[in-house]
Amino acid sequence: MSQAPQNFKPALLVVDVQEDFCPPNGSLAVPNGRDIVPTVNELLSLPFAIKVATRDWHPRDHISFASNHAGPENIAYVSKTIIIHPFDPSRTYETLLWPPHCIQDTPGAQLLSELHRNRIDMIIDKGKDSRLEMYSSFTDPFHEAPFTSDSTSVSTSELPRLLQEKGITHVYIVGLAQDYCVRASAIDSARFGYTTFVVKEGTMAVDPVEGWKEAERSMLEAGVRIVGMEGMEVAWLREMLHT
Ligand code: VGL
Ligand code: ZN
Repeated sequence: MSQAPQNFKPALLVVDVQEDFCPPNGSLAVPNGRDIVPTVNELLSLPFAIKVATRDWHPRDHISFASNHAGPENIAYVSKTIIIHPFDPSRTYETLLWPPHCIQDTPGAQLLSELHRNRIDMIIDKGKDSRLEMYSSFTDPFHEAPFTSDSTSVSTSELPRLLQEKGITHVYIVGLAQDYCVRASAIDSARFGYTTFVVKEGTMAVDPVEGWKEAERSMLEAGVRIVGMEGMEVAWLREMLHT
């Protein structure tokens, strides 16, 4: 058994495990999304220094909803829209449109009831600015280096500061969806300087074949490590329970 690294202060990040991302009723259900819950609950039982859950938390007029755009180019999962930086219109990016999902305070935006919520220390809501798409739990895509907890962007969540204040060294990530919010959060976590592990049994993709592969490729390229529940990275936490 390998020992946890010296100076090991791990955080667990549970990304967007919400009704709208899960069968049977979710408006943007990720195939088999609910099946990650046992893994997520097992991780929630381990002694992470902090356990944070995020929620996609959109206003009704959110730019990513296909229904908020004129036809014919407003087809969910197919059409794209251009997002414009609110203070610098020269900066833009293209993003995919979705069915309306995770509207603030609706049943679809709730965390799954079978998640062990009493073990979650903090919930962070993101995607609250109707003008921006924000897949990452850290910051919106307009963010530029340096990646520090107080560098500016249009929309940064409380997460960078929280992890810094707690002295976190390693971030373990699970949740939905592997090819969107998990991927963006993991890449940002690595950019912010954390050793970052995505636990593969704890995530599912919107597109389980090509989307999953491309997300793994881009995360690995960013220095994220893909680990399993039987690997040493999770064993470090199990051992902490017994010492
Ligand atoms: C997500 C699509 C739209 C996610 C959020 O949580 O992965 N995907 N909004
Ligand atoms: Zn969303």
